[in-house]
Amino acid sequence: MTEQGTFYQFPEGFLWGSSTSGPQSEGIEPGDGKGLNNWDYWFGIEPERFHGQIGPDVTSTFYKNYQTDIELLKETGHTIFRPSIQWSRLIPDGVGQVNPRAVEFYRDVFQQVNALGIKLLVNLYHFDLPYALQEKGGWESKETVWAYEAYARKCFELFGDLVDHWVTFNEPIVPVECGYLGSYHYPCKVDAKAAVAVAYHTQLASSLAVKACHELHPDHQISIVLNLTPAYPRSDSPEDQKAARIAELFQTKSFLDPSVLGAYPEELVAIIDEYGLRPDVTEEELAIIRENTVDFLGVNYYQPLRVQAPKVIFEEGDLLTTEHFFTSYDMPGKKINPHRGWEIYERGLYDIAMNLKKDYGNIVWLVTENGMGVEGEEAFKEDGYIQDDYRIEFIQDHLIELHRAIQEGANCKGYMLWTFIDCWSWLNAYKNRYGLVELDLSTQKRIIKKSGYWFKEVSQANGFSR
Ligand code: BGP
Repeated sequence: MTEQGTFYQFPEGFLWGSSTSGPQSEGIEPGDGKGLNNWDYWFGIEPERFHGQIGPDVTSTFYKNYQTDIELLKETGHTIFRPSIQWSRLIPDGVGQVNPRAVEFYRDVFQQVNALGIKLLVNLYHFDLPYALQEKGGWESKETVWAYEAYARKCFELFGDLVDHWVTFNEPIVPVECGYLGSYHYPCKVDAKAAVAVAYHTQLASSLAVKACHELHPDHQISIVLNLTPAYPRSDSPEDQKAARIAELFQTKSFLDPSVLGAYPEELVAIIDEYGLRPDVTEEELAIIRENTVDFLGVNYYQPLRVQAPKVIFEEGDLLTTEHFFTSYDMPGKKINPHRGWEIYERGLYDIAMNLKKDYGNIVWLVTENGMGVEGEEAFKEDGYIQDDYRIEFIQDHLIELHRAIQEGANCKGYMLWTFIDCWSWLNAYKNRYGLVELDLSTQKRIIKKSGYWFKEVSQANGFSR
């Protein structure tokens, strides 16, 4: 204890930083050679689906302003940074020709980050499929798996001298849920069989990228980033418990088990078979998954998954959805971020850590996203900058749980926020701001928030007092 309370000291070498993604930060510039991706296309045909009818063309102008933005990484205490490469920028048609301007851009970004002594973790896929591949069936087709493998290899060849830590996919379950079981990502289908095929193909692609990375650069480390939300049942009743178990199988273990353990859980496979959802799976592909597990894991954590036994009554012929197996549970009295509508439950991070320790060989992992999206932050502006004490408190509360887990043996090596500069957020456009740095949309000016200065102090002290 100090006069200010407890000092939460993190282990030596613990990394502090943030994540962003190409489609949410780069923007499109005339003549940049970028091809259309699924988001550019969808915004073109249905702009009304996007908050304020604002699409992904401007975002936070990182493509234009990366040189000054990278300086801000240093000023906000980053020792690690996770950007993503946009497949549609590097290979505009998804396969074939490489865009030389993209190579130049990404090489320059990586060189500048390296020059500042900031560790790079580069993600290959953040919900952004080149539209040319989407048109041919997207992830429902195995063609996309082979195209992704070639794209990943190209990235390892082109940038492997500058980057040695990689991510195959960010939150691969999200496009499955939102694009094939719901209507929040293109192609907005409700088709359980397609959803299972998309999930399987994505996993196969990820395992092939792990294989390619290890073949080309045996000394590089590669991971997958998963949103590992624990499923908490509404009650101890066997029905609610079963619902939670199935929710976790679908939403967590569907990628966690094959990526880390090399195999799908038997109960998940049994459910898929029972409902006739098995895609075309070969023994050779299963061997690729078995033999190419990740070196470490990225974990994104925002909110827990609370579930109860299914509440919806289905009629013969109704489409099969997750509602057949579980219903989400709106727990009374929960703490909530009202802007995003997400529950805040810091303890979830501790539970994730203990689960990885117990059931996943205590694999090395990092928190790759955690953060608080807030609307109307200008209201908190005083003396020319945003005084976001609520964000500092949110981060501290999560770090305290993470610290407790590390004390108990969790193998977590870093904490990364979403995100460093306010950026464009899929369907919510600029509604909720997450950054350590404010982005003024009318002038494109960047102003460090109070949390940005605080985060630098935390990084320098490798801990904080509270
Ligand atoms: C994660 C995504 C990020 C980011 C974040 C915040 O799931 O990996 O891309 O967007 O969520 O969510 P949102 O932008 O929807 O508020």
